[in-house]
Amino acid sequence: MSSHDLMDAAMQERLLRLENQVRTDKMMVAFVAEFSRGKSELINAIFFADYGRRIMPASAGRTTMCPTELGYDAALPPSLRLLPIETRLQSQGLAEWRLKRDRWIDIPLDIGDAEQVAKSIEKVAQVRHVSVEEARSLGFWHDELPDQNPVVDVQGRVEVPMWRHALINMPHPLLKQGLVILDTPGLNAVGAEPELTVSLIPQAHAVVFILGADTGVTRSDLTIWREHLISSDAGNEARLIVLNKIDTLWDTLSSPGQVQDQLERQCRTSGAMLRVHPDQVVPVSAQKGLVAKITADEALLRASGLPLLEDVLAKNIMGRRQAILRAAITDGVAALRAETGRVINIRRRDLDDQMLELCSLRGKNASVIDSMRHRIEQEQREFEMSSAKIHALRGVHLKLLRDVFHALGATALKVHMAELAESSQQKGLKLGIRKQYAVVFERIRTALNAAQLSATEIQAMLEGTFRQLNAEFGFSLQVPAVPQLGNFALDLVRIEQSQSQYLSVENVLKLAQPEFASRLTRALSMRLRAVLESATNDLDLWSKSATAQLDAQLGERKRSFVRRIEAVDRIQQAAGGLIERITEIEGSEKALTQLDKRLHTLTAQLMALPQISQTETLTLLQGA
Ligand SMILES: Nc1nc2c(ncn2[C@@H]2O[C@H](COP(=O)(O)OP(=O)(O)O)[C@@H](O)[C@H]2O)c(=O)[nH]1
Ligand SMILES: [Mg+2]
Repeated sequence: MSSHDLMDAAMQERLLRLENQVRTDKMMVAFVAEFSRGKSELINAIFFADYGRRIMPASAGRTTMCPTELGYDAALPPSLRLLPIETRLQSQGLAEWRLKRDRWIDIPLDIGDAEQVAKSIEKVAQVRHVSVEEARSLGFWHDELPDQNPVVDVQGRVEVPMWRHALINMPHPLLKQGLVILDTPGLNAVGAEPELTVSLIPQAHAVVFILGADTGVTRSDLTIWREHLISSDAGNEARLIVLNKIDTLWDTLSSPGQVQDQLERQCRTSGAMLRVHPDQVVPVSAQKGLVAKITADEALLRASGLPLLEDVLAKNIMGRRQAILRAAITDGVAALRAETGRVINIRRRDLDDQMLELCSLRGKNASVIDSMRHRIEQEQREFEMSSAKIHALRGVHLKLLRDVFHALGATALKVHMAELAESSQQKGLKLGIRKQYAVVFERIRTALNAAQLSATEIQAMLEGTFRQLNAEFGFSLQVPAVPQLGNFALDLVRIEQSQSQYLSVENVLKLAQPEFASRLTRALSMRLRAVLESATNDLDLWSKSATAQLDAQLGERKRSFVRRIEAVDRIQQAAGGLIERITEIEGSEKALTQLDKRLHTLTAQLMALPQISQTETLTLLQGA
């Protein structure tokens, strides 16, 4: 497209975004549960059985002390990166720390060496012993919630995690495809990172919630589910309940039929308690699954239920994500084809006009040709004058748009959140804080609505201008459809929902501590910022593609004047010039038809990208 002068700035940006989306789009699956339900063991069984041993530390007691993300970024060597817990004393949220690579401890992983990998990853379980005072400022001690606080030892110290967050970069085939796994410590731990609740888990594309078959649905499982995972919309589809440790029911005194009955009953009651469809409850034994894979014991593997779980993960979760990406590509490429097709048509019409013009000169004398030249020059001057007017109009439209961007920008958000931020920093109970949150959401909703209205007005204005230009110059300008900001409003609803679910009575008590309240507010602000930024990006791209069209057609027209004058010049200078020029135009018409065909072939290829089949995803999952 570039070599045929068909690539404008907006198109280029759209393609870059699409490419970026395909390359970097991540699909996050969060493993959430009370501690010791077997999250880490399940990750071992699904992803790391090839190593022939446990890679994520999984044992009785609290092992995973910090949220751990497993993913792959080809730009970085395999490594474990750890963010020290002391960063909690500063106000930046996790998202900001991610950008500061030098603040993380970097441990290289030798992926060929299972021993080294497992030893390194054990660090996610490291702890420190600190004074109650220090634990309080790190967010692990809340005077208002005495029964949740950690145990104080004889020296008056308490145990806290050494790390705030861990990032594991490993070239596993599924991670290479963009899957990111989030392993979490028990969420109800007093010290749970607000960011986890406000940002990471609600943004996960799927959540695997794990129960123990030995315990059933306990009170604390229910609390976690209610505070973090219930979603009123269709999102519940992306929740998978795993009933783990089914091997604890394999009891030599019961017959296989009895065990099976008991299992089915447990799946049904768990599903009913959490209000999910029984199909979404999958019974497994992570531990036996891991052992079976390592020892290549087919019968045990089948009994562990692991293959079934992997099947559900591949089909429901990875499959859906793929469908979304595919749709994005099809839409983007279809838009590209339509817009480029429009430019090709303009060129074709322009060639037709020139052809008519030249044919009318056949056998005419010099003075007719001369007056044609004058006419073209006159047209050209008029056109130049109008294009100055067009630039002025564009100035108005850009100014309106800048106002919209400002209303959705960082400064405006800060203003919306000012009172909330201020009261977060105060000491003491904040029972009125829910109202303040509600106010913030209401203001942002209003801002988004106003942005939508302004965009619609700008569109109406552009349509008027384009209509006029189309009539005056025979352009074929068409204002692209105004972006619908409704999806962002939906995101807002989701964020508000997860926020208010989280602010159950106990968590509201934690807000008494200014550090905790500030961290929560800051995490919220980062998320809102991201939503508003995406809305701004969409509006920006929309406006760019409208102005790029205008630029393209103005440019084509300018070039066409030059070509027409050149042609007349040549005809005036040489007798054979006319025929030569007509032949040239015929050649250009053919080339244009070729170009159009090629555009169709290439875009068709992009739109019909081969599906990665579910069996293939499954093979990747099973590490074959
Ligand atoms: N019997 C049995 N024990 C399991 C199973 N999965 C995990 N465990 C054990 O449960 C304990 C906690 O597992 P872990 O993965 O660390 O739990 P997490 O805190 O949820 O990550 C460990 O001792 C595991 O070996 C299972 O399927 N069956
Ligand atoms: Mg764990």
